[in-house]
Amino acid sequence: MGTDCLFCRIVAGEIPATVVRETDRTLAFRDVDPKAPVHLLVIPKEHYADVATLALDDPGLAGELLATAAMVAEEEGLDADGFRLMFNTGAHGGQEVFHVHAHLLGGAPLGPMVC
Ligand code: D5M
Repeated sequence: MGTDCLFCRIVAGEIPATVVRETDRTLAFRDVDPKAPVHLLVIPKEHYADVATLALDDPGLAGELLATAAMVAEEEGLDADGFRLMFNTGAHGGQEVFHVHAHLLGGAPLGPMVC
């Protein structure tokens, strides 16, 4: 995808991000507009538009993404009290950046999902 994609540019190091974990195929960094005391984004380095495309095209990488999210949740101390892991998908899902990303939210009670 490259230059048109914000998160591809973060992967390429062209845009700064506060990276908390990097693996061969995934990256986790702090959301620039946090909605919870801990708000991280976990992405595959390879460009997939959304979680449905990723899961169908490369389920192994989707699993790696979840594993990175679980490791980061533990490192951030979220595993004891729990956290929310979610993928906004498409226009109706509220997705604004079309490079698949898991939102990892926690650090306080988040309450019920509100739509
Ligand atoms: O969420 C897109 C998320 O991406 C939103 O929570 C803000 C975040 N964002 C946007 N630009 C940046 C940069 N440069 N660094 C970190 N986080 C960023 P969506 O699910 O697509 O609505």
